[in-house]
Amino acid sequence: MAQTLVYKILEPHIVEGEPKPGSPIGIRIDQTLTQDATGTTAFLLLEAMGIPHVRTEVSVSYVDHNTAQFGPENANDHLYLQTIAAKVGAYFSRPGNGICHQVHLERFGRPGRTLLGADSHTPTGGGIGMIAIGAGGLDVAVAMGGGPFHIACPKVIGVELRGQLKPWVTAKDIILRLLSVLSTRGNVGCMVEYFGPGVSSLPVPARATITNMGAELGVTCSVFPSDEATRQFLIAQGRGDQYVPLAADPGCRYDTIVKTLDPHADAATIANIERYCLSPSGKPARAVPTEGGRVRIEIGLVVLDLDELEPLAALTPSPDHIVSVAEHAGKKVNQVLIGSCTNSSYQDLMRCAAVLAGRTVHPDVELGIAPGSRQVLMMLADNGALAQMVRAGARILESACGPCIGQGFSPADHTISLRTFNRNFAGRSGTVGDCVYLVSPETAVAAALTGKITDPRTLPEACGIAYPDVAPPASFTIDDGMLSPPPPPAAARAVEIIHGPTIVKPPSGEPLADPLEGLVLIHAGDKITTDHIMPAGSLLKFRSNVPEYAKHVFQCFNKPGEPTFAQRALTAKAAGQAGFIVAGDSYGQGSSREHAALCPMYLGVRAVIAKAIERICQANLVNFGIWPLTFADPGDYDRVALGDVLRIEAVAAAVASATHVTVRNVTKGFDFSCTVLLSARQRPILAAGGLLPYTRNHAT
Ligand code: MIC
Ligand code: SF4
Repeated sequence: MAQTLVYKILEPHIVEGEPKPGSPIGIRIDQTLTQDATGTTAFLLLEAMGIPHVRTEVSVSYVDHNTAQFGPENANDHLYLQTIAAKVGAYFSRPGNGICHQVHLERFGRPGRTLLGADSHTPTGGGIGMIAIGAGGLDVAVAMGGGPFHIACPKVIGVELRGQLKPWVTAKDIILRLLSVLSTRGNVGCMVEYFGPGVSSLPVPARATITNMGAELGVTCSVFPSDEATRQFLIAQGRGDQYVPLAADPGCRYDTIVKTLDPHADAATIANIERYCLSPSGKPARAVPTEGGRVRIEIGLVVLDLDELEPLAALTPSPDHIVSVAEHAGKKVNQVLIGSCTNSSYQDLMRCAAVLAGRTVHPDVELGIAPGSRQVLMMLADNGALAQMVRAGARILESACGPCIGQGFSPADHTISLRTFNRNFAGRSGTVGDCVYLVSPETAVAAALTGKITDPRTLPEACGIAYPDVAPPASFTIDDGMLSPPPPPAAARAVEIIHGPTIVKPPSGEPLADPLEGLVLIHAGDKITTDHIMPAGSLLKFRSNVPEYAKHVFQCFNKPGEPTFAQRALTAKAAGQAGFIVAGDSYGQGSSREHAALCPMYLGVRAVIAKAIERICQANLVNFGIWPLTFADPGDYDRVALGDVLRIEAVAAAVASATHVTVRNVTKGFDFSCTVLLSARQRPILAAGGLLPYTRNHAT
C-alpha cells in the first residue's frame, strides 16, 4: 500500500504496538536533545532512575535558555549539565553556541531519524526529514536510557504546497496561514506532512521555520521530504554522507480530520478551512450544522498556493490570531526583535542585513537581533553583515533564547513589539498587557526602518529597497569548538558530577488516595498555557528547585491581598486534602516544561479535569502522578466552581481499567462523568504515583 512519509519513517522505529492510527505505540528514539531549563530536571531524573550511560545514537545537552546568570543558579545548572553530560556520554553545547533547535538542525539532524527533545519546538527537525517530537524531561530521560517513547499512532494531516513564494513573502507566512486554518486547538494526536511542487523551492531552514511552529498547531510533529534541498544543506554542513532521499509514495492517502466549531467564536477559522481545505472526496471542504448550534467540517487535505500568500502576523494572545500585515500597516512600532529558534538562520539574517545596509533604524524603534547559532553569528561577522546591522543601529544579542522566553527586552507599556518568534501568549514578553505581533524577519526589518507596521512588499517603491534574494550558502562555517563531544569511557569514569547547592532533588509522586476527595483550587478558562501554569522569564532560574519554583504556580491569576494559588494549595495539603485543577479547552498548551505538572504535584494537586488536555501536558501529568480527566459532557464545566469539594470513589479500579469515572460534587450535591485519559501503559504508572516510583518498583 502507498505510504505517507510519516509512516515510512515511523514504522521501522515501532518497537511496541501496531501502526494503526489511534493505537498506542512505542518508538525507538535515535537522538535526544535537552536544553538547560528542562535538562537539569531531565538529567536529575536520569540519575534517579539509575541510568549510567546514554544508549542513543546521539544525545545533546544544550545550554541556551538560562544564560543571563543573575546569581549562581544558572551557572550551577550549567556546571551540573556539563559534568553529567560527560559522565553519561552526551554532547554538551556550551552557552553561546546557539539555540538548541538551530544548532541541532545544523550539526546533528538526519533525514529518516527520530529525535525526542525536552522542548516543545523539537519538531523543528522535521525540516530536515526527521520525526522530531517534544516531550517532558522524564520521557526524554527514559529515551536517553534506550527506552521507547510512547504515543498514540498518529493521524497524518496532508498539506500540499503549490506554486512558489513571491518576493518578501516567507516560510513564516506559510505557517501563519496554516495556523489560521487549523488553529491551535483540536489537532492532538496528528502529525503534519508537507508535499507538492511548492516544497522544492524551500531550503531546509525555511522548512524548519514551518515545522518549528507546528508546535503551535498542537500536532505531535511535522515533516518535510528529504530531497535535493536537503542534500545541498547537508553538503554545506559537511555532512553530505548523511543524506537519504525520502518522500511519500505517490497515491498515498492522508487522514480525514474532523473539526467541530462554534460559528460565532470560530468564524474566521471556518472561512479559512472552507477556502484552503478539500474534503476527503476532493471537493472544497464545507461546514455542516451539527448539534448545539455548532458546525462540523471534514478536512481531507490542506492546499496552500504559495504565490497567493501575503505577509501575515499573529497577534497577542495566540499564535493562531492571524491578520494580514497590510491590514495593520501604519501602526506605530516601538520594538522589533529578530531571532529565536523560528527565524534566526543565516538566510533570514542575511536578508535583514541587506535591507539594513547603509540605512538607519527608525529613531523610535529599538531593534534587537539574536543570531540563532554561533555558526550564523560567525558567518555574519566574517562577511561583514554583522557590521551592517550594528551600523544601522541594531542591538546584537547573544545566540540564545533571550527575549523569546521573557529574559529581558520586555516592551514598554502600551507599545507594539514585532517579533519573529513563535509564541505571543499574553505576558510572555514580561509586560502585562503586552501587544506582540509574530511576523517574518522581512516584515520585522521593514518596521525597524519605517517605525510602523509595514507590508515589506511596499519597500521597493516606498523606500527604494530591492528584494534581497539570498541563496543558501554552498558551505557553512563549521567550527564545533563550543560543542564538547562525550569523552572516552576512561575519562568519563573520572568525571565528578557537580550538584551545586541551588540544585534540589525533584520530589517523587505518590499513589492517589482511594477514595480521592479534594478541593477545586482553580476554575480556569480555555487555552491555559504552560506559561500560565508555570511562568518562565525571571523565574527560570528556579527550574532546579521545585519548592521555590512551585510558589509561582498560576501566579498570573493571584489577586493582590488574597492568598496565592500555592498558599491555598499548601494549606489544603497540610489539612490532608488533595487539590483539583478545573479548566476549559486545550489545557497545557505550549511548552514541554514538566514543571507544569511537577510543581502542582508538589503543592498537592492530584487531578486535572478539563474540557481537553494537550498531548505533552497529559503525559507529564501522568508521569508525575496527577490524574488527567476530561468532562464527558463539556457542559458540566460550568457546574463546578472554585472551592467545591469533589470526590471520586473506587479510584484504584478506575485507574486500572475504566474508560469513565463518576465524580461527585460534594458541595453542590450532584454527580458528573469524566473520561479517563489513560493509555494501557499509563494506567500502572499512575497507579504507582508516577513514572519515577513505577520505574523504581519495577527495578526491585
Ligand atoms: C518555550 O518556548 O516555551 C520553552 C521555554 O522553550 C519551553 C521549554 C521550557 O519551558 O523550558 C518549550 O517550548 O518547551
Ligand atoms: Fe528558545 Fe523561544 Fe525557541 Fe523556546 S521558542 S526554544 S524559548 S527560542
